Parts: sequence; C-alpha cells; structure tokens
Amino acid sequence: MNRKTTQLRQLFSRGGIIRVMGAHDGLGARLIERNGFDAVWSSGLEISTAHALPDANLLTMTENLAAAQGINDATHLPVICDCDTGYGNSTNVMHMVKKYEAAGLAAVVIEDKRFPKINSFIPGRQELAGIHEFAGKLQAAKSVQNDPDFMVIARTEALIAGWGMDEALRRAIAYEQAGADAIVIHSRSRMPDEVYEFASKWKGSVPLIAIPTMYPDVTAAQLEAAGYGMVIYANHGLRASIRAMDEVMRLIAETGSLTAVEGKIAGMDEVFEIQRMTAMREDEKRFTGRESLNAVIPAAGNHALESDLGDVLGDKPVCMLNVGAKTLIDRQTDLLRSAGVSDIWIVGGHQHDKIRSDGSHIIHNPRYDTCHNAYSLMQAEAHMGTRCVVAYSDIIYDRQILNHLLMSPHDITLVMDRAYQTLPARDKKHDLVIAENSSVGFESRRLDASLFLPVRRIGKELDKARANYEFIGLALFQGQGIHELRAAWRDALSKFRDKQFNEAPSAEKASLPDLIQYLIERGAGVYGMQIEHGWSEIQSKEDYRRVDSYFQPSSAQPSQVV
Ligand code: SPV
Ligand code: MG
Repeated sequence: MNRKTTQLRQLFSRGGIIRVMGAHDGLGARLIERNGFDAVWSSGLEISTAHALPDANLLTMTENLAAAQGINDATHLPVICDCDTGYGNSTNVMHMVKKYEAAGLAAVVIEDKRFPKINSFIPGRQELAGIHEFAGKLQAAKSVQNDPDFMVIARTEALIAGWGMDEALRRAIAYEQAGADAIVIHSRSRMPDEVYEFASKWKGSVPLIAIPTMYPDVTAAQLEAAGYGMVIYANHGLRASIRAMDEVMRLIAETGSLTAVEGKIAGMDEVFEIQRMTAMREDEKRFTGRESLNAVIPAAGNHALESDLGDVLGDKPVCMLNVGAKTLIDRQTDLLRSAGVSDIWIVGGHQHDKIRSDGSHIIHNPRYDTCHNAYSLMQAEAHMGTRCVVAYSDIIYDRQILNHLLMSPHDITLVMDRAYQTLPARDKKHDLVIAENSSVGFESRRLDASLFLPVRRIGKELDKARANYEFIGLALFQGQGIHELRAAWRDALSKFRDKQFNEAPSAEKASLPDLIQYLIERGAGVYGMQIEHGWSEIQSKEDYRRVDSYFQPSSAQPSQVV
C-alpha cells in the first residue's frame, strides 16, 4: 500500500472533487471509511469538543497530534490535519511538520490567524497574521519535510475576518508562492457565492478547498463545477453524535429502562465489527498458539413430532423451553461459556427463527425435516476449529460433567451414563453404548484414566444385556478427532446416499450415534467418559415437569446443575 501522502496526491490527480469528512478519533475515522469518503479531516473543533473545551488553541500540539494519530491508525484513508495557526511561530511550525510527517499523516493545514486562534464562526476576535509572517511559516514548513508528497496546505481567513475578496486572493497567491500545496478558502457567508467568486478570480495553480459548514446547501458537484478540488465536511459526525447520544440518554432517564432505545442504537455485533474483533481473534488463533474451544448444538428437530411435548412447546423449538425462568439454550450456553467455550454455533431448523441466544451464531439447516441430527451437526463443520464440544439441544447437565469432559486426553469422547439401567423404563429408545472394561470400578469423583473407556458399539438397537451405558448427547471432538469426523461424514455421504447407514435408512437421515458407530468401524479411537446421573434430557412432558420443578426457587438445589 502506498504511503498516505502519496495516496492523497493521487486523489488530487485522479480528478473529481475529493470528499473529506471530519473526525476526532479512530471510531469516527472507521465510520468515515465505511461510508466511502476519500480522506479524513482531523478537526480542531471536533478534538476540542471531545475534550469539552473551546476551539481556541487550548489543547497543545502534542494533544492534537495524538488525536490525529488515533484517527490515522484506525483507517486506510489519508488524514489531513487541522493544525490551527501552527502552534506558534515558524520555529513551532517546523517542529510541527517534522512530528506530523513522522507520524504518517498525509497533510497539515495551517491558517493565517494570530495565536491563540478562536474558531472561525465566533465573531469579534478574528485577528489575521501579517501576510509575510504567514508566508514565512509556510516556507519554514516546506523546508523541513522529507517526503516530497507530504502536503502543507494554507488556509486563509481573510473572508472570515472581514478583509474582503481582494485581500483573500492576494494572500492566497502569496501563500502559493511561499510553497503551499493547496489553499483552503474559508467563508462564513450563508451562500456559496463568495467561494464561487473566489474560485472564478483565482489565478493560481494549486487546488482549492472549501469547508461549507455555513452554506450547507451547496453540493459537492456544484463546488467541483466552480473549480474546487476538495470539500471538507468538517464536523458533521460530531454534531450527529451529540444529537443521538442526547436522545438516547434522555429516553433512558425518562423511562428507567433500555427498551425504548434498543432500536435506536448500534447492536453489540456492530460494535465488535467496528473494533475488528473477529480479525483479532483470527490472529490470536494463528499466532498465540491458544487453541480455541468451540461448541456446536444441533437444534433443528421438531420434538413435537416424536413426543407428547407439543402443547408445552407451542411454536418453539425445544431449546427455547423455559426451565425455571431460563431457556434450555441459555442454560447450556452459559455453562459452555463459563467452561471456556468461545464460539457457539446453534444449528436451527424447525422454527429456527424463534431461537434467541445472545452471542451465539445461529445457522439454518433448511433440510431439517428430511435429514437427522448428524446432518445438522455437519452444517457447522467449518466452525469446529481444533476443539469442539457437541451437545444436543434438549439436555441439561452438571458443570462437573463438562469440566471432566474437557480434561479428556482422547480425540473423540462421548459422555455415557451407567445409571440408565437402574432407572424406570422410558418409552423412547436410548442411545446405548457398549464399552470395553466396563467392570473397571467407577467412582464419580475420581479422576484417572479409568474414567474413560474405549467404546465398541453405539446405537439404539443394541443388546440390552451387553449395553452398559447410555450416551447423553454430549461429546468432545479434538485434534485428529475433528479430521476423522469430517472424513467419515464425507465418506458416508458418498457411500450411503440411498443405502442403510447403521440404524438409519441413509447417511443424510443418520443420527450422531450412527455416525459415531461409523467412526468406530473406520478405526477411530472413540472413548466414553463414565458418569452416573447428573443430567437430564427433555423428551417428554414428564421430563419437562421434573426438570422445571427442579429449578423452581422454592426447591432445594442439591447439586450444581446450572
Ligand atoms: C475545524 O473543523 O476545526 C475547522 C473547520 O477548522 S471550522 O470549524 O469550520 O472552522
Ligand atoms: Mg479548526
């Protein structure tokens, strides 16, 4: 990318009026860039106002330079800096040019008023510097720049100070002869006639710049036609934000709530986008070596079809059921986040637009009614990263179960409950698991290798006498396990498109256990983590009633299920 100085020069040689917008910080600069302006004006008025100070040379050069650097750092656009009168005499101007040029700023603008200046629209104190004195400042500025493309722009305040058109033209010519690379002709007239007249009488060759704050009806095209090379909208972002902030604050103060302002303010996602949070996190993944932990929650199925939950659900997917005044999905995502999961991907299908989950990504599986949950899961395959928790949307489980799962050393780990055999029979078929060495003693609080056992088979139709566990719908895939999952899925889709795939009529209609069984057959190491109780699924009214009552405030909460 070119230097910003060269970029600005290229804008002048491109032809067409250059459109510049004022800012006082990096946020303003980002918004200016995304709205398609050509360059940013680091405005003295804006920077002063952001400090809640009058625009009257109260801030030092260092403070203005810091603001300009903040603006410059936030944008690819060249930044043109309002440097008032140059912070003193020629010596100050030389120091200033060295500093601004070294900071990568594209141009400085100095104005021919006496120090301390006051904003041009404050009547009664607009004192002009002598023409030779100011020409000397411009020569001084030009004598110290290193980069030939760096621009020193002269601004004459002759019209502002009431000295008339001839004086303005005389000064502008003198400033061009002193080396100025462009001329700002400032006017406080309510009509553009003055700046039109100036341009029509201008005999110089450097470009002219207008700041139409006081004659807002003029268009960029009209200024261009009149001979202007640049228009600076000096302070409109600042003034818009004052109005917007005021309105929102008034509404909050009046109503005592944030509801009234929700539709009027930028969402947090937009804030993060402006910050470039996503880019930062991508870099973090690449360079800090910290593995990200993600989660995918397939939540596409219609539970009303397979259970008696219909009237409890209404038009909601099961993950939006409230259990104890909090939705299932919020319970699960809060728990996942507190365990260090950074990105959560929810794959919706049936009533997907009813899913609300702050901070999670929601993907739509449009084929949810003909495909099963392995298909939904794999809709998120690009987002699994290097470590990924997979969790059904209709379950609830102990924090400790998740913590232990995240300690698994294995590439693929399923959470499996050995208590299912002791529970009263349920109508629905369980996802059964046959694991090796299941006779190994199990103590739920003991953390050692025996917590994890190799899985031999998984499915609903296993021999109950041999199946010693139930898969609870929670699993961890990491490292090689993610590659194996993807490869098995691709293979299954091509080989079992219209063929029985384990217990499913085809790969697309496969459940996650069907896919896991395939992983086992392909030789992947699949392990089960033993638990005993501490979780529940919601697949019937009875499940719902039980879990919901568990979370009622009056009932004692015996464990740490969230
Ligand atoms: C500024 O933005 O600080 C300017 C332009 O100098 S004006 O306020 O219009 O004088
Ligand atoms: Mg200014």
